[in-house]
Amino acid sequence: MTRIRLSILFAVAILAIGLTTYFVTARESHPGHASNSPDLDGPLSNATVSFGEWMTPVDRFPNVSPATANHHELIPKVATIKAGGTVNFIIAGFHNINVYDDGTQPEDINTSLTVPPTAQPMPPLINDPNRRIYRGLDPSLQPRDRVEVVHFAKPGTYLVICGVFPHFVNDRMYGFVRVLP
Ligand SMILES: [Cu+2]
Repeated sequence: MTRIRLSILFAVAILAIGLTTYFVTARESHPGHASNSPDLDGPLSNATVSFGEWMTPVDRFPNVSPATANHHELIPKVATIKAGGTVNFIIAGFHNINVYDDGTQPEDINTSLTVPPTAQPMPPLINDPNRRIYRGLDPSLQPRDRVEVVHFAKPGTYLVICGVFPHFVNDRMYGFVRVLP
C-alpha cells in the first residue's frame, strides 16, 4: 500500500516538474509576445478596414460569393492608429493583404513578381518581398469572409495592397495605415 502511494507521489512529482519545464521553456522560446505597451487604449488603439465589400443588392444565400458582386477597395482608404496598435482587416471576397514598410508607394511595387494561388484556376498573386512586412493568407485556401489582425509597432505610413494581380493593377486596390507616435 505504502509502495503504491509512493509510486503515485513519484509520478505526480515527475509530471509537475515536466509541466513546469514545459511552461518555462514555452515562455522563453517566444520572446516579444507581450506588447509591453502600457497605454494601448482609446479610439486610436485600433482601426477596422473593410478589405473588399459585397455590393447591394446581392443574394449570397445559402453560400454564394459572386466575384462580380464584389467591390475592390479599402474603406477607409487611410486608417489611422497609434504606434503599438492594430488594424483589423475584415476581408470580403477573394483578396490577399500585403503590407509594405513606412514610405512605400504603390508605384514601388514590382508587379512582375507573382506567385500562383494554391487552388486553381485563380488570378496570380503579386509577390514583391522588397520592404514587405506582412503577407496574408493565400485566399484560394480560405473562405471569402474572414479577418486578419496586423500589429504596427512603429510610427509611419504603411502601404497596404491587395495582392490579387487584377485588383491592384486594374482596380488600384490599395490604401494606407498611418501610425502616429
Ligand atoms: Cu483584392
